Amino acid sequence: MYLATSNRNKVREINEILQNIDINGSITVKYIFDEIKEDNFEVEEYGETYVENSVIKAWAYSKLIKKPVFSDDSGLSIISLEGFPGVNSARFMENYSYEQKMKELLSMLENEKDRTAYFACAATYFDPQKNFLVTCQEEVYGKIAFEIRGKNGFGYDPIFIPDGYDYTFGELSKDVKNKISHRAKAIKKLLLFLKSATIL
Ligand code: ITT
Repeated sequence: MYLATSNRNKVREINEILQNIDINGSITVKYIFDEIKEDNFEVEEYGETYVENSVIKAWAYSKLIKKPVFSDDSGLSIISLEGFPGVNSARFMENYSYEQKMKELLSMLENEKDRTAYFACAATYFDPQKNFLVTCQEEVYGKIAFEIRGKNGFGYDPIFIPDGYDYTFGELSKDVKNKISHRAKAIKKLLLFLKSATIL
Protein backbone atom coordinates (compact mmCIF):
# COMPACT_ATOMS: atom_id res chain seq x y z
CA MET A 1 0.00 0.00 0.00
CA TYR A 2 1.32 3.43 -0.89
CA LEU A 3 1.36 6.33 1.57
CA ALA A 4 0.27 9.55 -0.16
CA THR A 5 3.02 11.78 1.21
CA SER A 6 6.23 13.54 0.32
CA ASN A 7 7.49 13.07 3.88
CA ARG A 8 9.68 9.98 4.32
CA ASN A 9 9.53 10.36 8.14
CA LYS A 10 5.83 9.49 7.99
CA VAL A 11 6.57 6.36 5.91
CA ARG A 12 9.22 5.22 8.39
CA GLU A 13 7.09 5.93 11.44
CA ILE A 14 3.93 4.31 10.05
CA ASN A 15 5.88 1.15 9.18
CA GLU A 16 7.19 1.03 12.75
CA ILE A 17 3.63 1.48 14.03
CA LEU A 18 2.27 -1.22 11.69
CA GLN A 19 4.72 -3.74 13.15
CA ASN A 20 2.92 -3.38 16.49
CA ILE A 21 -0.61 -3.85 15.15
CA ASP A 22 -1.86 -7.41 15.16
CA ILE A 23 -4.21 -7.75 12.19
CA ASN A 24 -3.43 -11.27 10.97
CA GLY A 25 -0.89 -10.60 8.30
CA SER A 26 1.47 -7.78 7.70
CA ILE A 27 0.86 -4.47 5.97
CA THR A 28 3.60 -2.03 5.09
CA VAL A 29 3.45 1.36 3.43
CA LYS A 30 5.68 2.43 0.56
CA TYR A 31 6.96 5.86 -0.41
CA ILE A 32 4.69 6.98 -3.25
CA PHE A 33 7.40 8.89 -5.15
CA ASP A 34 9.02 5.51 -5.84
CA GLU A 35 5.94 4.83 -8.00
CA ILE A 36 5.09 8.20 -9.54
CA LYS A 37 8.65 9.32 -10.34
CA GLU A 38 7.51 12.93 -10.59
CA ASP A 39 9.56 14.72 -7.99
CA ASN A 40 7.73 18.00 -8.61
CA PHE A 41 4.20 16.59 -8.10
CA GLU A 42 2.63 18.76 -5.40
CA VAL A 43 -0.80 18.73 -3.85
CA GLU A 44 -2.25 22.04 -2.73
CA GLU A 45 -3.49 21.53 0.82
CA TYR A 46 -6.27 24.09 0.86
CA GLY A 47 -8.34 22.47 3.63
CA GLU A 48 -8.97 24.14 6.96
CA THR A 49 -8.82 20.94 8.98
CA TYR A 50 -6.51 17.93 9.25
CA VAL A 51 -9.30 15.68 7.96
CA GLU A 52 -9.91 17.87 4.89
CA ASN A 53 -6.21 17.93 3.97
CA SER A 54 -5.83 14.21 4.55
CA VAL A 55 -8.73 13.54 2.17
CA ILE A 56 -7.36 16.03 -0.40
CA LYS A 57 -3.99 14.23 -0.41
CA ALA A 58 -5.46 10.72 -0.56
CA TRP A 59 -7.73 11.71 -3.45
CA ALA A 60 -5.02 13.51 -5.47
CA TYR A 61 -2.31 10.86 -5.17
CA SER A 62 -4.62 7.88 -5.69
CA LYS A 63 -6.05 9.44 -8.87
CA LEU A 64 -2.50 9.60 -10.15
CA ILE A 65 -1.46 6.02 -9.40
CA LYS A 66 -4.99 4.55 -9.82
CA LYS A 67 -4.54 2.41 -6.72
CA PRO A 68 -5.78 2.64 -3.13
CA VAL A 69 -3.63 4.76 -0.81
CA PHE A 70 -3.29 5.79 2.79
CA SER A 71 -2.63 9.43 3.66
CA ASP A 72 -1.64 11.29 6.82
CA ASP A 73 -2.23 14.96 7.55
CA SER A 74 -0.81 16.01 10.85
CA GLY A 75 0.52 18.90 12.86
CA LEU A 76 1.04 20.58 16.19
CA SER A 77 -1.73 22.78 17.62
CA ILE A 78 -0.90 25.10 20.55
CA ILE A 79 -3.97 26.08 22.56
CA SER A 80 -2.82 29.54 23.76
CA LEU A 81 -1.90 30.41 20.15
CA GLU A 82 -5.44 29.49 19.04
CA GLY A 83 -4.28 26.23 17.48
CA PHE A 84 -1.29 27.67 15.63
CA PRO A 85 0.61 26.33 13.64
CA GLY A 86 -2.01 23.55 13.23
CA VAL A 87 -2.69 22.56 9.62
CA ASN A 88 0.10 24.95 8.63
CA SER A 89 2.75 23.12 10.71
CA ALA A 90 4.80 22.22 7.61
CA ARG A 91 4.24 25.55 5.84
CA PHE A 92 4.98 27.81 8.88
CA MET A 93 8.42 29.42 8.21
CA GLU A 94 8.69 26.98 5.32
CA ASN A 95 12.20 27.86 4.23
CA TYR A 96 13.65 27.68 7.74
CA SER A 97 15.05 24.72 9.66
CA TYR A 98 12.98 22.95 12.32
CA GLU A 99 15.38 24.31 14.93
CA GLN A 100 14.49 27.87 13.83
CA LYS A 101 10.77 27.05 13.64
CA MET A 102 10.83 25.59 17.17
CA LYS A 103 12.79 28.57 18.52
CA GLU A 104 10.19 30.90 17.05
CA LEU A 105 7.33 28.95 18.68
CA LEU A 106 9.17 29.01 22.03
CA SER A 107 9.58 32.76 21.80
CA MET A 108 5.89 33.19 20.94
CA LEU A 109 5.12 31.31 24.19
CA GLU A 110 7.58 33.28 26.33
CA ASN A 111 4.91 35.06 28.39
CA GLU A 112 2.27 32.34 28.17
CA LYS A 113 1.29 30.36 31.28
CA ASP A 114 -0.74 27.82 29.34
CA ARG A 115 1.63 25.60 27.32
CA THR A 116 -0.99 22.98 26.46
CA ALA A 117 -0.68 21.59 22.94
CA TYR A 118 -1.61 18.54 20.94
CA PHE A 119 -0.37 16.69 17.93
CA ALA A 120 -3.19 15.59 15.61
CA CYS A 121 -3.17 13.09 12.79
CA ALA A 122 -5.96 12.50 10.30
CA ALA A 123 -5.40 9.17 8.55
CA THR A 124 -7.33 8.32 5.40
CA TYR A 125 -7.80 5.29 3.17
CA PHE A 126 -9.11 5.92 -0.34
CA ASP A 127 -9.77 3.41 -3.12
CA PRO A 128 -10.27 5.37 -6.39
CA GLN A 129 -11.77 2.40 -8.26
CA LYS A 130 -14.51 1.82 -5.68
CA ASN A 131 -14.79 5.49 -4.69
CA PHE A 132 -14.53 4.27 -1.13
CA LEU A 133 -13.07 6.49 1.57
CA VAL A 134 -12.55 6.15 5.32
CA THR A 135 -10.95 8.81 7.47
CA CYS A 136 -10.38 9.35 11.18
CA GLN A 137 -8.50 11.73 13.44
CA GLU A 138 -6.70 11.17 16.72
CA GLU A 139 -4.69 13.43 19.02
CA VAL A 140 -2.05 13.19 21.73
CA TYR A 141 -2.14 15.97 24.30
CA GLY A 142 0.81 17.42 26.18
CA LYS A 143 2.80 20.58 26.89
CA ILE A 144 5.35 22.65 25.00
CA ALA A 145 8.76 22.39 26.71
CA PHE A 146 10.75 25.48 27.70
CA GLU A 147 13.64 24.51 25.45
CA ILE A 148 14.46 22.19 22.54
CA ARG A 149 15.29 18.75 23.96
CA GLY A 150 16.38 15.52 22.22
CA LYS A 151 17.16 14.40 18.72
CA ASN A 152 14.74 11.50 18.18
CA GLY A 153 11.76 11.61 15.84
CA PHE A 154 11.28 14.53 13.45
CA GLY A 155 9.60 17.91 13.07
CA TYR A 156 8.44 19.43 16.37
CA ASP A 157 9.16 16.32 18.50
CA PRO A 158 11.94 18.03 20.54
CA ILE A 159 9.54 20.61 22.05
CA PHE A 160 6.53 18.37 22.79
CA ILE A 161 6.17 16.64 26.18
CA PRO A 162 3.26 14.16 26.03
CA ASP A 163 0.97 14.00 29.10
CA GLY A 164 2.19 11.44 31.64
CA TYR A 165 5.88 11.91 30.74
CA ASP A 166 8.67 14.32 31.74
CA TYR A 167 10.53 13.97 28.45
CA THR A 168 9.91 15.31 24.96
CA PHE A 169 9.18 13.07 21.98
CA GLY A 170 12.70 14.04 20.92
CA GLU A 171 14.05 12.37 24.08
CA LEU A 172 11.65 9.43 24.37
CA SER A 173 12.38 6.24 22.42
CA LYS A 174 10.55 5.54 19.17
CA ASP A 175 8.86 2.60 20.92
CA VAL A 176 7.21 4.97 23.41
CA LYS A 177 6.23 7.50 20.74
CA ASN A 178 4.82 4.78 18.49
CA LYS A 179 2.60 3.50 21.32
CA ILE A 180 1.03 6.80 22.32
CA SER A 181 1.31 9.17 19.37
CA HIS A 182 -1.47 10.82 17.37
CA ARG A 183 -0.22 8.86 14.33
CA ALA A 184 -0.17 5.51 16.13
CA LYS A 185 -3.72 6.00 17.43
CA ALA A 186 -5.11 7.15 14.06
CA ILE A 187 -3.42 4.41 12.01
CA LYS A 188 -4.51 1.74 14.46
CA LYS A 189 -8.11 2.92 14.44
CA LEU A 190 -8.19 3.10 10.62
CA LEU A 191 -6.65 -0.32 10.16
CA LEU A 192 -8.84 -2.08 12.69
CA PHE A 193 -11.90 -0.63 10.98
CA LEU A 194 -10.72 -1.66 7.48
CA LYS A 195 -9.92 -5.12 8.77
CA SER A 196 -13.26 -5.56 10.54
CA ALA A 197 -15.06 -4.43 7.37
CA THR A 198 -12.94 -6.97 5.40
CA ILE A 199 -11.57 -4.24 3.14
CA LEU A 200 -7.98 -5.19 3.90
P1 ITT B 1 2.83 15.58 3.15
O1 ITT B 1 1.82 16.72 3.16
O2 ITT B 1 3.44 15.36 1.82
O3 ITT B 1 2.26 14.33 3.77
P2 ITT B 1 4.14 17.20 5.15
O4 ITT B 1 5.37 17.03 5.98
O5 ITT B 1 3.98 18.51 4.43
O6 ITT B 1 4.07 15.98 4.09
P3 ITT B 1 1.77 17.77 6.69
O7 ITT B 1 1.24 18.77 5.74
O8 ITT B 1 0.83 16.77 7.29
O9 ITT B 1 2.92 16.88 6.03
O10 ITT B 1 2.53 18.56 7.83
C1 ITT B 1 2.82 17.89 8.98
C2 ITT B 1 3.90 18.64 9.73
O11 ITT B 1 3.55 18.63 11.12
C3 ITT B 1 5.20 17.87 9.62
O12 ITT B 1 5.98 18.29 8.51
C4 ITT B 1 5.84 18.16 10.97
O13 ITT B 1 6.44 19.41 10.94
C5 ITT B 1 4.64 18.24 11.89
N1 ITT B 1 4.39 16.92 12.49
C6 ITT B 1 3.41 16.04 12.17
N2 ITT B 1 3.53 14.92 12.88
C7 ITT B 1 4.60 15.09 13.66
C8 ITT B 1 5.26 14.27 14.59
O14 ITT B 1 4.85 13.04 14.85
N3 ITT B 1 6.32 14.75 15.21
C9 ITT B 1 6.77 15.99 14.95
N4 ITT B 1 6.24 16.83 14.06
C10 ITT B 1 5.16 16.38 13.41
